[in-house]
Amino acid sequence: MMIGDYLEISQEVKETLQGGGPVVALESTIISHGFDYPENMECAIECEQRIRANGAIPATIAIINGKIKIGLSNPEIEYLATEKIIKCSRRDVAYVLSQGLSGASTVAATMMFADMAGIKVFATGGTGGVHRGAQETFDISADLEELANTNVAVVCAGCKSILDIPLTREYLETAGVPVVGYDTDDFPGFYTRVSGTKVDYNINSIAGLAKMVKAHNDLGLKGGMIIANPIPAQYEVDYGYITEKVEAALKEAEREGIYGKDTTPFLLGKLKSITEGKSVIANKALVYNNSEVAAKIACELSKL
Ligand code: PSU
Ligand code: MN
Repeated sequence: MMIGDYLEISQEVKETLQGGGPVVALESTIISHGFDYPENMECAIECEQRIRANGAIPATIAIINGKIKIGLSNPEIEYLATEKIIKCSRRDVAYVLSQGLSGASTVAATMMFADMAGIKVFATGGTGGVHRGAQETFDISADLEELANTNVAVVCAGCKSILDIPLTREYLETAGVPVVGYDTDDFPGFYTRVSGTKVDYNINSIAGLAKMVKAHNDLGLKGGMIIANPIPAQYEVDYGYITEKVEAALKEAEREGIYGKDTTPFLLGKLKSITEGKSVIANKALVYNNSEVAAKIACELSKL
């Protein structure tokens, strides 16, 4: 079998790609593990709508019954939003596909699949990164290795503040992954616009960002890039407040012995309850904002 035998690209996405039109990839772990039902469904549909409203075609990506699907129908999104689905990063892909199972793709797996389909721009909430205490636990998200190897531009609001942001930045630097701020000097802290850590470059226009993505692609550089887009100011959570809540969630994870792929979903769920849902409101707002910016970049890129 060839790669094409595993891939199923929706008609709309296929035609748009063939015509050189703008397509934005969306991940599905955020649906299965990032939010609860029905918020996960609502968020996935709203991301697609924001992408369309900005002139591009959304391609939500997942493995469904042993096929990599690029561009999902609403019933398929509903299925991911309501059933128990395997969180699928690079190391899970061959297992899930070969056994005819379904998997929700993380940033890493979504980048792999977008690249197979020829999609250059991807919107998400935040990427994985180096976890706090990684010096002991070795917990470093496979998202970072994927960014080092697979050429897709990932529009995100930084990496989640549950991570060690300075160490994540160091890792990205070693991996040769450019981190560009969209109109910001500071690497955003997901729920907050600033994290105290810097981006490599600040580009304040969509046209400028698209030109950088194009240069990266034209050179055939290995690896992707991060376009860091801060949460809109009106949805930002107070830095001191969220820092305190994150620390409480981390303590809880330690107490309960959570590790490995369960860590990120556990922390997001804990944060939801201890912030009385404030983290979820911010999370949705930043994902929508990233979807819009990614769509604009994809449109600009399709004209270059
Ligand atoms: N950001 C969110 N919600 C999420 C994730 C990121 O706002 O659910 C998911 C992404 O799919 C990301 C994954 O790739 O968490 C990282 O998990 P890990 O740290 O286990 O690699
Ligand atoms: Mn991990």
